[in-house]
Amino acid sequence: DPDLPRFRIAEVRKHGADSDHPWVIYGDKVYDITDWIPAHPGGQVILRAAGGSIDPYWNIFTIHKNQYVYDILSQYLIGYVDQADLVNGKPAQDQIEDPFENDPERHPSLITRTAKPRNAETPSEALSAQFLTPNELFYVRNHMWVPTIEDSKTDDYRLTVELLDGTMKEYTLRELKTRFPSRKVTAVLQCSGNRRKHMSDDSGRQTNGLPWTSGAISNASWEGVLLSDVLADAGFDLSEAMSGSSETQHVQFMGLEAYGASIPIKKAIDPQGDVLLAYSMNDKPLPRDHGFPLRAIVPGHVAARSVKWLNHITLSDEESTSQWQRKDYKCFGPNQTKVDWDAAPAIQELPVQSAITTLKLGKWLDSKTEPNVLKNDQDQAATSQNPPQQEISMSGYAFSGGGRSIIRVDVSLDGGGSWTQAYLLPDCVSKNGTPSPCQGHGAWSWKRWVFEGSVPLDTFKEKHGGRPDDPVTAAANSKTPDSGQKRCTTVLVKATDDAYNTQPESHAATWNFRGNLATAWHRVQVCTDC
Ligand code: MTE
Ligand code: MO
Repeated sequence: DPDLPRFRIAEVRKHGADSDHPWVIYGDKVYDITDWIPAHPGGQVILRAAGGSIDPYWNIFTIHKNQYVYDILSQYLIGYVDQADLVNGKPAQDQIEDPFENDPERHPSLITRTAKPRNAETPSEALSAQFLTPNELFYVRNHMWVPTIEDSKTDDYRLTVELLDGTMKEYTLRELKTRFPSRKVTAVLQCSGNRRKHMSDDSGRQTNGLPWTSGAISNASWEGVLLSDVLADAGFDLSEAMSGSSETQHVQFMGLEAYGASIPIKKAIDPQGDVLLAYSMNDKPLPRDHGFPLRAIVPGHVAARSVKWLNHITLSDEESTSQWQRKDYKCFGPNQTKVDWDAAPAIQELPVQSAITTLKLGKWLDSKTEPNVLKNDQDQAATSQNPPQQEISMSGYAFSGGGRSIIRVDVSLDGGGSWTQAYLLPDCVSKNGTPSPCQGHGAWSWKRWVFEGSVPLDTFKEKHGGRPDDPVTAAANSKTPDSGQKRCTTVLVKATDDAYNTQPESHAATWNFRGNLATAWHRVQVCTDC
């Protein structure tokens, strides 16, 4: 309607989140979204765009790029942006707010996969260097921007708990901290996309999603209050739920930027489940990237359920309706690319995972002067033909979901033909009067492992395929000139948990188009020019 008024962008800005009539710009059109807010499925988050252009937000929430949504918006059209503020029919780039402009500073050692939103993995050396990953090196997986909560407002930060019958109870962060006993739980968070790049490289098939190597996993000590304590206080009948007769089947978590996910009630009320509403990470306040001031921690489950910037909990008879619950984090067969999302369950407990995170080649050992012993496997030494041997040392992590502990890590130096065991570091044992850093009822932390051994010369075969761009492979081969003379072997690792679950041999066998749960044996090619 060309008769509608034209507004300068300065005028639109007056209709921000705090105004009685919030406006947004989409393209060159101006909308008054006052009446849409109560009906908007993502709730108040739409106000983030108020007073400015909604385009950058819809580039993040791509679900809006849909005729259905445009039709809704068109009802609220009130005018157009004044020509004086348009460049090529759109508001000038410098007039459009950057949704990420308030994101925090990040440690330069993190390996950035995308900057906006921030997705970055822990560098491989840092993965096994410490049992507890330092906060600033903990991997970051953000779907949107990082919400800003001023320090002075932290104590009054509100969490709403909504029961199945609609009853609501609000808690300030101060109340959570003072009214409930605090608990510490040491737990890994692992993204369902960890090692996705290995899946696509090894199988030769592309996947959707960020190309993580081995660093979308980290371990920390979390402190907070038990979710079950808060639910009980809000009026939820824990004993009815324990008896299995509650209509409440899921706990839905919602973050301030409208990320949402849910967990089954069974996990939430399990007295050994250790689900936390956490406000501290490694004895410091949660960093902004990791959910400041409050996040869910769901130990043993895929990290997608550990919702950050948590501000709303809804008890429900159904799962969260978010795309991160109903789509995205599910697996299908290697042949299935057009899928019925509802046919597969959402990923919750994680399967067994392991990776090599450091690898160093040492001296060549002359078989006449050095004892020909693989330190970790006497048997293999006995059958060896005594050729010269290349010393090798490796370290890494192993983890299983559901609180199942890792009982063994197997290493192969010859592409999987023979195996020997790595040494599991006793990180969860009390030492010289220092209590164990591991707290909680399950094996929620990773096991770090180390291996030292040597590879007989005749194990190195003609050069064959590998992943030269994998950081571990690259570091291992940095001293080897890229000449035709190279001979290589593949070293690999797999782990087994206490239910005797272990990892699949190939990524091809578990390939899925979203690239979730890439847990196949981690292979690293090692070459010699000898
Ligand atoms: N919570 C909110 N509010 N927003 C998010 O984007 N990402 C989820 C989960 N919780 C996410 C979230 C995913 S997919 C992962 S892997 C973990 O947070 C990452 O947690 P981290 O960034 O602290 O490592
Ligand atoms: Mo994730």
